[in-house]
Amino acid sequence: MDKPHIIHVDMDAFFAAVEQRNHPEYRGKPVIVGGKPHTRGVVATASYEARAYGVRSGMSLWEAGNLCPHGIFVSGNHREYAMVSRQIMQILGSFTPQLEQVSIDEAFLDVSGCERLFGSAEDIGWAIKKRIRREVGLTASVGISVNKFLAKLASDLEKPNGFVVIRQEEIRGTLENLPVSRLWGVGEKTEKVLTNLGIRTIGMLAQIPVELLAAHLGPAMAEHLHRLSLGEDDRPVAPPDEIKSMGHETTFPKDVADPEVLKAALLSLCEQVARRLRKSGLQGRTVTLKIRDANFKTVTRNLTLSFYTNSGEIIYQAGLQLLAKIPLVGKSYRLIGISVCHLVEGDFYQPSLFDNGEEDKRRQLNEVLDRLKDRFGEQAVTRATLIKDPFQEYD
Ligand code: TTP
Ligand code: MG
Repeated sequence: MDKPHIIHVDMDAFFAAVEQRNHPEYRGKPVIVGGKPHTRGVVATASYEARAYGVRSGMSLWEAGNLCPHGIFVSGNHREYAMVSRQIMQILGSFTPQLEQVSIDEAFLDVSGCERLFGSAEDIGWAIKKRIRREVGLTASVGISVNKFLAKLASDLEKPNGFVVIRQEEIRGTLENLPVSRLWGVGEKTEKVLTNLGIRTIGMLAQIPVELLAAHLGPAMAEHLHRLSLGEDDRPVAPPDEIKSMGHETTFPKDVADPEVLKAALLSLCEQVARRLRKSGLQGRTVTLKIRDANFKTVTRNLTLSFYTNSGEIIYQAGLQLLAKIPLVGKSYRLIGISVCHLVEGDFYQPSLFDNGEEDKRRQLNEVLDRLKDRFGEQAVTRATLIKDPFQEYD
């Protein structure tokens, strides 16, 4: 069973808390950062004392002035907030390099492998809170669980100054009665679609067949929500240099059992990735295939080439090798994706690959194809293998 190893840290009422730290006379009072009341503009954030009056981020200063006329309204000092943010991120980075900052006041840490140095994820979570309190003079909320979605949810459950761990066996119970709006990616529009279907809680959502959701939200969103409703999320904590990857994936409208269809979809994705690499002046070495079967089991396989490439053909050949390791017979798949990482800038010549002039021809062909697509759009030219549209038979 998966042990909680992902930590999400989110500062409480960040800008307002910095103001209260710097101005002791503001402490315990409603502080609203954004500007003077009853002026144009919006509230950046409000102290928890101001939230008691209903003041919220994004609300107009006009409305905030009405709700909380005795509040302390300040315009804020972004350079100061950025400095404090750097100080906090430095503390987090001292526990692990597996640190991904996601906004000015929040970050994920993957602490698997840190046990011998710092103890369990829970020990580390407490240590983080203590150090931020002592060294920065602010409170943070900490959430700990088995993946990013659950860790972020956890950090929000008992704000401010929260500390929540969601263990594997607690996932269902925790999600069951929460509103669907708690799910990452559910905005007002999606929430409305779900409400219209009578789905209000995450527990209810988890009971709905994904095909039914797909009919209303499209296959990719349906799948995303279905997985989240079960507490599943396979996004890795990605420090900045590992974020550098380029990929595409597709969710089929119906599960696909035919390997030829999978291969055709793969080729199309590889061509798209390669074209984006060329457009950005990048080449990559590591190719990752991701495939998800009808039971939502996701497998990723990767392969590192001995050279950098931006060729759809080569990425596709690598993708096929990876696909060959997956048992395709008698199974059906709902999603396939390909990505390339270990990216570098530049367009190196790859003479070692083809020494019979093929590489020159290939390069010229790619240049012509890119020019045509730039002028006439993505659909203008297609390789013969792609003409059999992998999605056609599902229309
Ligand atoms: P949040 O973490 O969303 O909010 P918060 O830290 O103020 O409060 P809490 O986490 O306890 O709920 O955002 C962090 C900072 O980003 C926030 O202090 C101010 C800024 N911000 C804006 O400027 N505009 C916004 O709409 C939001 C949501 C945040
Ligand atoms: Mg915050």
